[in-house]
Amino acid sequence: MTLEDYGWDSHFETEFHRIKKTSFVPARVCRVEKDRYFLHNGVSAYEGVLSGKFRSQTRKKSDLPTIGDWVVMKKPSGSFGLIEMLLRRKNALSRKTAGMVTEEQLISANVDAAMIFSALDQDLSIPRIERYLLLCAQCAIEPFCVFNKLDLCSSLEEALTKTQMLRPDVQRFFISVQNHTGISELLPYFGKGKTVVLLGSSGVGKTSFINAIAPNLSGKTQEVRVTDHKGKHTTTWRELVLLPGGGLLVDNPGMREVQLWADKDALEDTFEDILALESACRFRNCSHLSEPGCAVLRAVENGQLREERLENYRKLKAEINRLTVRRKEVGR
Ligand SMILES: Nc1nc2c(ncn2[C@@H]2O[C@H](COP(=O)(O)OP(=O)(O)OP(=O)(O)O)[C@@H](O)[C@H]2O)c(=O)[nH]1
Ligand SMILES: [Mg+2]
Ligand SMILES: [Zn+2]
Repeated sequence: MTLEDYGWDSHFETEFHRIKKTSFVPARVCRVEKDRYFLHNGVSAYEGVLSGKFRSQTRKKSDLPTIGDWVVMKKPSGSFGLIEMLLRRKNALSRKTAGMVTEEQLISANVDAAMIFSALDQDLSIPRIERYLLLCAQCAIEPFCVFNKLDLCSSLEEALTKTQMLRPDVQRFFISVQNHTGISELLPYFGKGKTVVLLGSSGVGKTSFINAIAPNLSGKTQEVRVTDHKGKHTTTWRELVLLPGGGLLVDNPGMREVQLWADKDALEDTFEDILALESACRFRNCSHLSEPGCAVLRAVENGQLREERLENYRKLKAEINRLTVRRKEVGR
């Protein structure tokens, strides 16, 4: 196994060479437990803590290493390492911390693709998926939508109907982990050194999927699951795992709230169709509520745009506007 198996590439090579210290070695963060970092460099596993200098230079939580980060430590003696710095991230997938605090919460760093999991049961929510799409757009990560539990639909047609509200250009896969259908089509996305993050609510089948594609890991993923009050297993922490066939995967605990940490550009990327319509509205800052000459409302009327999508767009736009104001206030 090599650094490349863990996702090392020319970006990190360049960043590492800038440091010009031969006594330093890089490793990737696979798991974080409070202030303990579990690291791997392709050859050995290490446990690291932050050096005093690193800690004193940290201004905000998002400056701390997270899952998927590459850190640099002094050549460790044994399995313990002192983390001296963080290599500049290629990207970071984040959301806003739950609650009232205006703070970025990192989900994973240095990600190549995100698989947004949903279950094809009555809980399926397209607006929630659109939130995840926005988070992906914010850090320019390619999103895939995976609809699991196809076995709960009477036909593929029913599944397609349930998801037709989703923007047509988003790649979608219909699978059943239980029946092992559709899974092989996802495997090509787990290439050597590529990091894929699994997102989605609790109970949609993310961990079951990992256990299906990498049964040898199941002991490991079981270990991180506990039984919740409903007698179900649920993932309680994030971990980056190396798949036996190559590729890296980050399982996530299901998110109850997907609060946005995004800006106007990510919104415009996610709702390109509405943006294109907007340019034809009579008024420049049309709110698409009741203005005359509104091209967006006209599109809803003639069935070109779904009303639910417009509603969600309005809601997310307002949320981003509020976030932008708050971020200016608190300087983040
Ligand atoms: N019917 C059906 N059930 C499934 C399928 N895939 C997973 N399940 C079940 O759904 C439940 C939740 O699956 P998990 O894999 O734990 O879900 P998760 O997304 O990891 O949930 P969290 O860890 O809480 O975020 C389990 O009881 C699984 O057996 C499927 O394809 N069809
Ligand atoms: Mg899980
Ligand atoms: Zn309008």
